[in-house]
Amino acid sequence: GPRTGWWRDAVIYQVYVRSFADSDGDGIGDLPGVTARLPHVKELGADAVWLTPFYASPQADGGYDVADYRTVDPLFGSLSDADDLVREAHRLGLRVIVDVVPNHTSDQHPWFRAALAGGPERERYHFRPGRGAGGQLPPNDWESVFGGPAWTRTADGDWYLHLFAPEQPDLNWDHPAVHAEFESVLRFWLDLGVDGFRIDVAHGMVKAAGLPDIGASEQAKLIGSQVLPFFDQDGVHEIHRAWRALLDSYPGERIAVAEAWAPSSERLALYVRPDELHQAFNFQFLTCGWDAERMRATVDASLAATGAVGAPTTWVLSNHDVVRHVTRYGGGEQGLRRARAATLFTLALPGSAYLYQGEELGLPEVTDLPDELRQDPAFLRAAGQDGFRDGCRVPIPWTAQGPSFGFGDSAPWLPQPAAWRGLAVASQSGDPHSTLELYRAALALRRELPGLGDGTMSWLPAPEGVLAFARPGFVCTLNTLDREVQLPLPGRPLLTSAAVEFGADSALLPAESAAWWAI
Ligand code: TEU
Repeated sequence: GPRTGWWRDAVIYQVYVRSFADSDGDGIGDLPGVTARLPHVKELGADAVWLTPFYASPQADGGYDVADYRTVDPLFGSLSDADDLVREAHRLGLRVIVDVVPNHTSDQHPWFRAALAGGPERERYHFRPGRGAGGQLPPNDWESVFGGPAWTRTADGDWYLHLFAPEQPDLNWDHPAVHAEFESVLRFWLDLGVDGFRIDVAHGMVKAAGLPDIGASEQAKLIGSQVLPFFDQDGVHEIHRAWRALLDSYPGERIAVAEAWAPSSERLALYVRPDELHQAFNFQFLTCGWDAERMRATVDASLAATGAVGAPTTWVLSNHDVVRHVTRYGGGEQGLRRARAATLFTLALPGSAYLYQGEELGLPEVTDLPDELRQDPAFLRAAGQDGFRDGCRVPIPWTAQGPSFGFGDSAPWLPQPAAWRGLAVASQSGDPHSTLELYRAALALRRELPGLGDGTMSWLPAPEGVLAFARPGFVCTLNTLDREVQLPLPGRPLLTSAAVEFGADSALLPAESAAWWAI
């Protein structure tokens, strides 16, 4: 039934394919590389992998510019490699979620090429005449997420809309051919055996009728406010409902997770109503900082909003678009301390959790990449809103040796810091104090303890700066302060992010640490 789905408390591990494992020595990760490293994900204790786009693409935006939704880019392998990956994952008991990018295609997609040549495919995108004398000005005042106008002029004088890079023209979801094509693409991958989809820019597919100017309101112009005529329009929900019906027509509970940036928890919850998508990323921990009261409010708002529609929430600390959370939390030893604590805290909450490759190693953001190696179109346009995104996409270190710490047999597409030798999977494996072993232990306990996963939680009284909550048979404590705090003993210690001292009836929580207790 709908309340017993595997996805309600799933731990889903995000693989950024380009940076996970390189099987053919070209310095770029690929699907056979992922397949060979699936045992790491299994041993970690995740339930599923989500693979970022590996489809045919000119790679203007790390593959989020798709030229053919039904083929694998030769950079990443072949369709038969995708098939092997899905089979091997299933053999290991892991589910596989793939990305679908329906807001825009690549400018090299056959539709857009035909559109530029003046064909009827033009109607499948948003082409408009310009404003001002000779149509010299863009049709409206919308700005691209990557900076600059959201419009580019073509040789024949018309302009086309792109909310992201000019190489990513936005599709017109008022056109029936667009609906039919994407339903066919979903079926293609479902037939190949995938267990679900991560829907890129799920909140952006439908634009306000007439593509109105944002207007004079400076506040509305801030991309971060998300109160914009091209995001979170009510019309997107009809598409998601149709996709849900399609998913439900397949056996085995195939799921969809929305990448949606909504202006409030309540608006986000609309995406996960019972006849819509299964999950939506809850991005609130990306911005809530390290503050007990804000963290508590974030948890409350997240659980209340999705709970009201019967959906589980999701917990996200990092992904391929944001600064890694070790660095967001201050970097260095302090950042790592907080990151480990935040992980135990979120993994103990009700709902599903998304992990981003490398966070289980405590990898920090790489901030000193040479400009000429950067690939992020936001960097290339020099106008990123939240910083640039190559520093969280540096290839994973697997071993202490080799030209790329085991990522592949040659130099990786982005250089790894020398200190990553000590953060490699092989370096941390078996070290009980390592971040990798903390994640493994946490995920193993999450499976074993009946009180974790989906369900309810309740806050317990705690001193200022400390959060404590109970779940059946279980308590989690988080000390956000930079000094130790003494508490009445919450229970029998199960797992801690930093060594806790405890006696017969009290415990000393170290600075910036979390602990799990059995009661
Ligand atoms: O991201 C959509 C999005 O709006 C966020 O990317 C964010 O605002 C931006 O990354 C900040 O720089 C998705 C993908 O996750 C991202 O990698 C793609 O670049 C984008 O869609 C376009 O497909």
